[in-house]
Amino acid sequence: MTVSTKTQFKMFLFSRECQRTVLFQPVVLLLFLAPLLSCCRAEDKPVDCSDIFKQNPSSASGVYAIYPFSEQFFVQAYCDRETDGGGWTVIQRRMDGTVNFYRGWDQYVAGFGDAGGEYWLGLMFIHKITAKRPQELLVEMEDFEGNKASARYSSFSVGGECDGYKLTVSGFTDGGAGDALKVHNDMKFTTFDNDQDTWPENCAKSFLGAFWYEKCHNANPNGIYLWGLDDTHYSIGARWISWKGTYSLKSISFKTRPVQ
Ligand SMILES: [Ca+2]
Repeated sequence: MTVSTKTQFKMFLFSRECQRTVLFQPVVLLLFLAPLLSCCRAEDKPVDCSDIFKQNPSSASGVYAIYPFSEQFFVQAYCDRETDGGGWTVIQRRMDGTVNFYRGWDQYVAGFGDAGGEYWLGLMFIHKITAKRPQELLVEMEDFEGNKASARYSSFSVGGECDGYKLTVSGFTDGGAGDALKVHNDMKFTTFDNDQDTWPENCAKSFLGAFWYEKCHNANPNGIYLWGLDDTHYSIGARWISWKGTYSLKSISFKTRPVQ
């Protein structure tokens, strides 16, 4: 999605106060009605990466446009065709520290970064993808010594903006990383400028990330990109504590696909 389209999209649809009035603006109504009026084309647009590979089975892994909302708005996502049969939409990826993940609410809602590298897809898109079809979640990670591990969840969804983009995740299967998301289940999303965690202070501010913090975390994948074991400042790294404790990971990615 281009910057201008994103901005326009945010302006019309996503006031974070979930204002009633925004829904009744004529231009917004037209936006919602457009897919119905144009008739019969919505199915042509891929909602997520699983649709990309369904429509074009010979497609390789890479960056594709997906349309979680409607055929009018797309967002670029990295689509994984290889892992366990493929069809995964990558919703979060750290790999080299080139993108700053310490950002505010609006950017976590709309998404940021480069789908070909490090990026966050955007809560509004993640919500739509998980609302359309039951999803599973795969979290893959690697340390700087080349060791890899994963955690898998058979059920994954993210609520809407009025629900604080609450995480619902269950059905853990261990791929060596342990279940660091357990305490984050049922939590709303918190950024440094929107505290929705259950801690008296703001977890995002204290641990320099943004996540479905409780009070505060067993996973901080959007924390500061460090290079391995660096605990100079307490618990601010990109971590998955049930695998590597205080170690800050070389790479971590969250990917989702419809339950098969
Ligand atoms: Ca708090």
